[in-house]
Amino acid sequence: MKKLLKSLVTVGLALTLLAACGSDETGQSNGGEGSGDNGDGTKTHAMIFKNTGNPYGEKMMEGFESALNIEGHEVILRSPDQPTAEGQIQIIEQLITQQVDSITIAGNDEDALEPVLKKAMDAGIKVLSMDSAVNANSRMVHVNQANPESIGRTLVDAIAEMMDNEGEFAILSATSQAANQNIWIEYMQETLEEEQYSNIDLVSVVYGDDLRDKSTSETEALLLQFPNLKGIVSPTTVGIAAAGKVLSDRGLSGEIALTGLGLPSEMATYIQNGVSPAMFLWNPIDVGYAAGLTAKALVEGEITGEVGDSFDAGDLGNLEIVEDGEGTQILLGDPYRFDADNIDEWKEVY
Ligand code: RAM
Repeated sequence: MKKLLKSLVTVGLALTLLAACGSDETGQSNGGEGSGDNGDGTKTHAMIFKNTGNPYGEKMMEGFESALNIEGHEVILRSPDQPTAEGQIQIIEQLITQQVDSITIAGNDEDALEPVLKKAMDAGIKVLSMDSAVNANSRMVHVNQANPESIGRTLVDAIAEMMDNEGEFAILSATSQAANQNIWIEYMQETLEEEQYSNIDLVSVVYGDDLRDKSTSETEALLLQFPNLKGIVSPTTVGIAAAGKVLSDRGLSGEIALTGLGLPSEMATYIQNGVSPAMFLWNPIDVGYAAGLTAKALVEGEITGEVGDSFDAGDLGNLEIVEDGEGTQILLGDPYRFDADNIDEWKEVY
């Protein structure tokens, strides 16, 4: 009996350790045990990004951590190796077992996470999405980096100008299930319907899955398939950097224009060499920071996620919850433009 008990305890310990360590993206988990309230009232906030190895995700984690770097709060940072719903579901199951107080997620699928996120909410965990929304049933609020319609329009306006308003262009996206890229692409397509863009042809939408190698091979395939291509729009930081490298390596600056959403630190070279005359983004550190404070406000009962709720977000001002289709959201600023005039100053920041 004693022997059996001993091995059960050992297995239990091993499982706890496994759940606590997991595949932490950055090794920055400072909330290892992750019990809801470690007996001393400490609150544990988990953030899950789409996948490991994406510097944009790491910037958001940086902001999330700094928002919660206060007494009585701990942070767990997790990401699956691949940008799939399955990988995120496994992590969420572990976090439910760990009884964390909040889960903030950049969803890999709008609907597929609903059962597990509902299970988390039923267990009393506050759930919010950021960056890439999960559906309204799966969250209490979404922290949205910028107005999706304005992102779609901005990208179409930019590529149209770069292509002198005529010719073929393609979109290099992240995964085909990514809610954020999909809604931006929808708004791009809607904008392209306008008369002024009738000479611009969107010939293909391809998916690099936010993986560097796949984004590179998808770019190369586009060049082969569309010899008259004049532009590429990549609404993902991983995609645009991969496309920037392909176009630079092939000396295509001035022939095929590249724009989209990129990190200044990764895109400075391709802006300076003319491959990408301009691109856009918001501050991912601020998005993570806003999400961290939202998680805290939900856990402390300061907000419930209803329209009209608001709270003080320090340097980001007062954040207010507004409508978003069937759900609610916090809407941060508009995308910011980076070009040869300002890239030097921003490439050090994010
Ligand atoms: C990638 C990710 C992220 C997106 C940015 C613009 O890093 O897909 O979700 O917001 O690009």
